[in-house]
Amino acid sequence: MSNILDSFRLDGKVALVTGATYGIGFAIASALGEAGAKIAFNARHADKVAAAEERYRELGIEAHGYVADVSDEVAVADLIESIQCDFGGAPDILVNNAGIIKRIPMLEMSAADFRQVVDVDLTAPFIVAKACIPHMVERGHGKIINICSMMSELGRETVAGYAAAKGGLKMLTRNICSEFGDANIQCNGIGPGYIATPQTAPLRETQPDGSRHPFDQFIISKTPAARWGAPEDLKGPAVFLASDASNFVNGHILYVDGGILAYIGKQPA
Ligand code: NAP
Ligand code: GCO
Repeated sequence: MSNILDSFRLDGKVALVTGATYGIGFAIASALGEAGAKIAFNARHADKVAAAEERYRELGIEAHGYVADVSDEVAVADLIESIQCDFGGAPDILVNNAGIIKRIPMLEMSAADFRQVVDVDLTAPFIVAKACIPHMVERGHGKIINICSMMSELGRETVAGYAAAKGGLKMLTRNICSEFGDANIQCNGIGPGYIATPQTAPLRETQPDGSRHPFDQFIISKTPAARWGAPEDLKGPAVFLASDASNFVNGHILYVDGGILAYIGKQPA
């Protein structure tokens, strides 16, 4: 008799997690590996890819890293071909995690800066998904998880490009769901709250007087859990959306935010 926990296992599956040399991508790739998947990952810097491979190995996770810029369509085509050669097949699971942010007031942001953020955070997930979907259709199943954001729902000063991209990524998620649901491909999003990674380190820097960064205090007041998230908080949701346990979940953005989106915020003391 099968056990419900078996439906969360990923044995025999190949997972590609983009931008998984550290941060959220590394945590998600580790979780999928712990659930049994073979891990392919990429990033732009060879030294960080090599270092990450060693860290995965130390965790007992079979992971092979590739140097590839997700915004480069030719590099992505080569990446998928390399995965097919190295793993014996294209990814069953794709996590579009790689992303950047530029925090610049809109009137000071160049169109080039705006385009670069949209290129990596929105166009690249389209490129990578487009490279993976034909193989998933042929195989009769596939899982795509797009890493969205609080900024898929909310705006704030200085993140115009990022919010536009992450809002678009929410709708790309729903469109892939719509176009490929009948091919047994489930495409969902994870919307992390504020997570302590290198990307948010500037928002958490201790001030010269030893006080916490004002934004750090702001996020604590806006989060019912009264803490920043850790990359590890995303591991369970990622395994769920990558597994058979979520085969009838499609087009959904799962916010892993400690309750930020539900909460008006704590009254200042
Ligand atoms: P991070 O610490 O900056 O890590 C980003 C990862 O992506 C690194 O591995 C980086 O490696 C890689 N990367 C960046 N640009 C790339 C490109 N063009 N091609 C391939 N790899 C690339 O970011 P994070 O905080 O872990 O965030 C990961 C994802 O979650 C992003 O999509 C981010 O927008 C999203 N997110 C983050 C938070 C948060 O609070 N941290 C919250 C919500 C959503 P290289 O630079 O070496 O390429
Ligand atoms: C910012 C932060 C956020 C987080 C995340 C929140 O400057 O507001 O970087 O954008 O990265 O996307 O969900």
